[in-house]
Amino acid sequence: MTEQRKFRGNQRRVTAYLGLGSNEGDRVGFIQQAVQFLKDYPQIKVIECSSLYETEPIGDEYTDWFVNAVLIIETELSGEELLDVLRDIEARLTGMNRADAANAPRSKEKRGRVRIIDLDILFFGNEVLETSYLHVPHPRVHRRAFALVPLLEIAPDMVHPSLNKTVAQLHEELPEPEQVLLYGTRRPDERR
Ligand code: PH2
Ligand code: MG
Ligand code: MG
Repeated sequence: MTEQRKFRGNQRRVTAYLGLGSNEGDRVGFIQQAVQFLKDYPQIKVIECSSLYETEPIGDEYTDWFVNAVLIIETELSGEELLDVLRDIEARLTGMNRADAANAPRSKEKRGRVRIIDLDILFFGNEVLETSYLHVPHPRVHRRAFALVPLLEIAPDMVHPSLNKTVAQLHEELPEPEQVLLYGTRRPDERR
């Protein structure tokens, strides 16, 4: 889609950073589908994708490893509108893939919570947004290696607007980072 068709040109345009995650079924495929949905979305321009990473689950309710990535986008949407778009893409992708994921072979051991796709706003320009349902920057972004390592790859100098530290500094200061492994040669924006 051309620049003209993405943007009206007279609106404020914000650079936002999105976290993508999946820990169920075809994790890489679900992240790639989400990137394609975002690329196809009229008011969103995907600027850059990090590599894919396989990451140790954080939180007691999760037992299965995630695949995570981070995207840089430009948008004329507000933070609230962007959140609505992400929720909509999550619902569509989850609906499309629920049957496949349910039929996937799984071990007998008790499994924790699974997510087909999770799309989070990590940063929205340098704005600090607090409403009952929107918290930007993401309240845990500075504590999670699964977000900071992909950010380190594509935006090491991005400054966290309320902590006033760069992504590189925040990554350096992580006390006990969970495991984050580069996921081979596959890309979030690879076409199949
Ligand atoms: N997301 C969570 C909870 N825990 N752990 C990893 N490694 N990656 C995630 O994306 C993740 C998580 C809730 O959104
Ligand atoms: Mg989420
Ligand atoms: Mg999340």
